[in-house]
Amino acid sequence: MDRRDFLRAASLSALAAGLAVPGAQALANARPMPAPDPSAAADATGKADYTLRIAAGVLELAPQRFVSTTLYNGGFPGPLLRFTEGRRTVVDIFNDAGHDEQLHWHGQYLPDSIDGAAEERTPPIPAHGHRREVFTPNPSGLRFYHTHVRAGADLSRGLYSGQAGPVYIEPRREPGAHDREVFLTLKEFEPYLTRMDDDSPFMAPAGMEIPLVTIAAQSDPNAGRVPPGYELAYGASAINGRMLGHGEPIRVKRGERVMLHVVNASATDNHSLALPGHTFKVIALDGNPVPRPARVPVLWLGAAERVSAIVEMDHPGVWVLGDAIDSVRDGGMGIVVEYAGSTGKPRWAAPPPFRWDYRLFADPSHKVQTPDEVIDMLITAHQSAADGFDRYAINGVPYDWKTMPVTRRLKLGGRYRLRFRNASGDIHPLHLHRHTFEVVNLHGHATAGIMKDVVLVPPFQTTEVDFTADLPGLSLFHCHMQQHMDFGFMALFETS
Ligand SMILES: [Cu+2]
Repeated sequence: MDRRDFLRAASLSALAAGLAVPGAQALANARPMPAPDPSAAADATGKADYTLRIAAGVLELAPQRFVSTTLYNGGFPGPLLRFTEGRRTVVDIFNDAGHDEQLHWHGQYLPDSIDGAAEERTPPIPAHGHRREVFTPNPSGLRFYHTHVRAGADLSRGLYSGQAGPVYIEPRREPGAHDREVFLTLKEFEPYLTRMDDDSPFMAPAGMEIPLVTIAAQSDPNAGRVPPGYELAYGASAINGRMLGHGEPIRVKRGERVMLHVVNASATDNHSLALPGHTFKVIALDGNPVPRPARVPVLWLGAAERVSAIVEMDHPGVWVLGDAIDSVRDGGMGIVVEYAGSTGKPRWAAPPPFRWDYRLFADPSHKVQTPDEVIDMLITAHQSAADGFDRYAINGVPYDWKTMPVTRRLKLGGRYRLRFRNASGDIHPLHLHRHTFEVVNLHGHATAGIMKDVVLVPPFQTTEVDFTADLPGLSLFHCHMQQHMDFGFMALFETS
């Protein structure tokens, strides 16, 4: 049974099992107006608020377990950058690597000249060079920064490297009372290629659209005739750059409310997190407060997704906070939580059966605005067609990374609905730059009020998100899995 057969079977059984549908609907968070583009000239001299240095370095994932990769400021993750919403910031970026780099400010509303993507015509941080960026951080909440260069078959480049770090933009009012906060950045190291798919079946599709399966079968002449495309696998997984059991534990006291800010900085993988005996009260998704905070036993994050959740420390002991998938946790994806006064080996227990669903946090009372236009995006895969990697296309067209064309023009202020119809056997974390979108439909179920910049679209499902094109210039849209974006899964919007 190959991956696609497996996923088909999984969707069918999920369909047969039926789906618990929590109340669908919600309230749209009022979106702040984009801040004006500050004059960089005024800040050309003087001291920067932060300095980032891109260079090859060595990371110690565990005792005697070293990896050589490109890092920010010599470590992983890159330094936590704390900004204040609306207060102008100066960041110096030095590039000691031998190639041009792009640093993307994921989840922020910045000019395309700063956002950090070659397709948006952001000037690169030149090899052995320097770039000073002056901008007004927004919106508030958990964001992150990461490299945005194409890797292709070079597994030392792009998100296969260690170039990622958290950003926290202080809001005017902190959502959710808590005693302290802990930032966790999830990432794999030692990437290699395989033709085996290790896509986790954790988030089983909630149903299956038969027309999309038919489209998939008809649109891929290679299906069943050639070996599966290359997939990424990793020698090690880590939280904050340390494999499970080899970093400093999170030390807590009974009764503390700890805000976890989790960033999935994986190049390709979705992850879950569970902490035996505890629940997570989800406060924000992708840094944006959810309309209805809710407690869950497991967090699920697609590549580039973020979750902010409060854990009440009410179950003393020494515990493993780790990926719910045993093989991934055993590969290092976890961190120890240690209560004051508790000793012994860290303990793990499997979480109760649970299905992650964005609608758990939606608002049943919110009315979705009617969009001015619906943009259909049919996603297809062409097995092994790009030098052995699967090639992806949106509406039949793989994005041309050499010429970087604008694929769609948008009207400034227009309200658009993106309708993703995934006729491929993979789950895709889809990301729109420089905007926040509202999730309005998940596999045929209307919903509202969930504001995100990445949405996970399961195989053979349709997902719809709405956004207002309120930033002029170029905005990149792509799958956040590095090998998918590198081999065709991109679109470029131009708003004017
Ligand atoms: Cu993808």
